[in-house]
Amino acid sequence: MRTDTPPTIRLTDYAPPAYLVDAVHLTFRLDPAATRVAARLSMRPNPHAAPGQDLRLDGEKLTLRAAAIDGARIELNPDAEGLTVPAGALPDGPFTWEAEVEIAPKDNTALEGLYMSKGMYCTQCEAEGFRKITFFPDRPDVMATYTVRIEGDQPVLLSNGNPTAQGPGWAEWHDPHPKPSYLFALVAGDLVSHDDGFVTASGREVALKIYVRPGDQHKCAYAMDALKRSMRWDETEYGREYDLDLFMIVAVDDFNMGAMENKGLNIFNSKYVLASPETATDRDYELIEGIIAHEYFHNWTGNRITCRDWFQLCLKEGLTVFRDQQFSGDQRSRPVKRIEDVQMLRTRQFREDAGPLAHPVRPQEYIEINNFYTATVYEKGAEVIGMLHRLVGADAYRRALDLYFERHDGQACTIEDWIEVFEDATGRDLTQFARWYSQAGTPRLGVEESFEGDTYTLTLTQSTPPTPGQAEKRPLVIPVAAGLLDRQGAEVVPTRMLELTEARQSFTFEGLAARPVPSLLRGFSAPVILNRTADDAERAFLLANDTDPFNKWEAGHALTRDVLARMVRAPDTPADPELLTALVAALDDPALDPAFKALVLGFPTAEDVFRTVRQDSPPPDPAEVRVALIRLDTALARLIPDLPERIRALAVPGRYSPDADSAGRRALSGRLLGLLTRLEPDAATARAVFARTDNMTETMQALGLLVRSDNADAALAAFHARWKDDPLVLDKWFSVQAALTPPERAVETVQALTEHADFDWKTPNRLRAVVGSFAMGNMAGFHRADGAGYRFLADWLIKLDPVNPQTTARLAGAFETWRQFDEGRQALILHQLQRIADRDALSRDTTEIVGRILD
Ligand code: 0A1
Ligand code: ZN
Repeated sequence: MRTDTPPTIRLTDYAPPAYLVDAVHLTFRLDPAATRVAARLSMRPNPHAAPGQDLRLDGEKLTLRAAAIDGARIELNPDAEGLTVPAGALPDGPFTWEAEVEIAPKDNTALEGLYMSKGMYCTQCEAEGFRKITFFPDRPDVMATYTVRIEGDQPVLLSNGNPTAQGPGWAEWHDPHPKPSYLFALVAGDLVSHDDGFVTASGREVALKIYVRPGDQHKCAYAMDALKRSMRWDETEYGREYDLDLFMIVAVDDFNMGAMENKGLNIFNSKYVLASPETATDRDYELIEGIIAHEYFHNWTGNRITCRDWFQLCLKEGLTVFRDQQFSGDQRSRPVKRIEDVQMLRTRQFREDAGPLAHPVRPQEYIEINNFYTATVYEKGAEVIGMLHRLVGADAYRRALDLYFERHDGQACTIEDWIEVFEDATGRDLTQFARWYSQAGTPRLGVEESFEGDTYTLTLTQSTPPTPGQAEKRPLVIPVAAGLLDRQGAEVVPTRMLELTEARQSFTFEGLAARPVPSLLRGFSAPVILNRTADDAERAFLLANDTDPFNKWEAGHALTRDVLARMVRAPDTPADPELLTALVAALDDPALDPAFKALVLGFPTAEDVFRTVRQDSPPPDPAEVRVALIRLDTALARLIPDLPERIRALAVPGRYSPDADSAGRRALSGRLLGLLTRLEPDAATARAVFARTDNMTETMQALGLLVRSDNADAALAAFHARWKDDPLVLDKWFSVQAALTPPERAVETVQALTEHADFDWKTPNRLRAVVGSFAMGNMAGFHRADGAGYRFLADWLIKLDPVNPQTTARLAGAFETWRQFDEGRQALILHQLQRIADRDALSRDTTEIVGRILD
């Protein structure tokens, strides 16, 4: 059992840095086992900090070869986390710090700092990876210009900013924009580039380059197109131009996260860059577009204006997610994008907010900052900005952002700075609104109604359940977009923004001829749970009549979820005929587009149904939830006439294109194919689609259905034979089996997959394809009653932790819902969590996550 508890870092302990760095000069002599890094830092005491302090530099896993101050050698003994230069050894004013260190990129399996991926050197410095490259005050409020020289025999040698000189075996770069160390990047390898250009609104020419491994050049066109659209969009919507002569993206196969916004040199998980019709699904294209935009938008919201400290992470992430969501909504169907974003928020963030890992959008404390790149910081952080946008309106929002860029360009800021900008731009007092940043948990919204004379009164209540460390909750400012319909389905009161600020508050609507039907929280105007006990008939009515597309979908979704919950509670309950009729009517509605229909017909996740049942009944067996989903699916399939013809009619003619309309048609035809497969014991149609299609979207739809229905042996073998040399496609082969193999055999299947010759567990994408897809995507398989699924996950977490703590801690989050389950399962999970916690030398990352889950 480990005894040393890692220290807790608190926001209230923030102190400005004792010393600032104005300029950084780095020279890298690359070698897999012994890279030399020489650093020369121009430093000075911080005028805003207490004078005469020791100089503390962060540094981990560095072998110090030599150090000097103002050219004079100094002997220092680093500890495990860095080194201290006593104040007495420093001059009063500015000075130069020099150090030469040695590091071993080939042994860096944690993928933080300088590491190697398939023979190429690359870096990941957010949040605290720079300290694994050289000794440095590795905190975001220390901003400096960087000049970098790289010596190595790789054909391509890259760093941030603009290239200044190069020769055989070396290259020099200079980044004129002061930046925090977490935005530093270096790449060296045998790479080729896909090139293009962009002329900014003010006429500046920017060279664009996407670097990939030889052979992948033909998979860059979509990412490049998305980049150019993002650059233009940021100019037209936010008035933000790019600020260097060159913008580079590099695709790497080994990466802990999605991508990284290093200044001028974004580094991407190759999964979010490379795409061709044969290898990428519609969903992949959509993600590439969104993530390219996200990283590009960070250039202003994150890089030019950065975070003072890591507690302010949502300042850049919440805002940048909000911006990428706006962008994708503009490029595609806005309602469809909104529904997808809310689905994701509910599955990931509501789940987090309801369990032991709940934390505010701006956390107050952490042990390992890498554990706070969460759905709460990102997705709820974006929702908070969406609410601000709704409350102040689009024009005031734009004014506030202009002020933000004008006032804070080049600074490291806080949430207080952000709020103040909105207060100054709009004259509003946002003190209460700011609670969204400090209060964790998902608020519950209650609804009471009355109708007298011609007046309809809506009384809204709000409450937030306690979360770890926060027993008491205070009322928030909640924008509730509401509209009213009459009984014939006509909209009698168009959308109005109700501002709920009290625990209980009434709103009146006058001049109504009859009691209306309310449509509340339109567009999902706030990240809350609406507890409205609507009956099935009202939900079916809103599904048929609501003018707000989000709420139209929401009505159908809630109805389906409630019917499923009833079917789980009482297994003899037949599939509700009213629901089925309403779904078929939506399918036949000529006013709705296929992408939207696919969402209406897409059932809630097993976890969603499980949670609904759990609200007022004992925890169900996940296997029974799955049975109910299959029963409802089958009943719906029986009721839709002509499934094969409908599928045929949705076929998109001509060459594959990832555009939103074509993708929507494929999404709906995939859903209908899923229904049809329920009626075909041998999955004949899915088999035929698999054999005939030339795009990866339909291939994966069909393969998933074959796996789900136990008909996949031949298809899996054919798929493997065709794609075994393409790592991203092979990930899909692993993932579809882990997620969709029926629960009885799922553990055995994932076990076998981890013994497969192609299972390279040190590559996070491959590991996540099996272990992550199983634990997060195969609910009934993972929660098998004998605990074999839990043991499988724990075994992998134990094995991975010494190799890659960050990815281990992330996967451990699969256990965060453990208290929702029956006592037997809780005991089994508890046993596995304790087994992990008891390991010697468990990483700080995993210690923190497992500790909080157990608390
Ligand atoms: N800032 C990146 C995400 C990112 C965060 C942490 C990382 O390593 C710990 C890597 C990437 C983004 O928001 O895209
Ligand atoms: Zn980001």
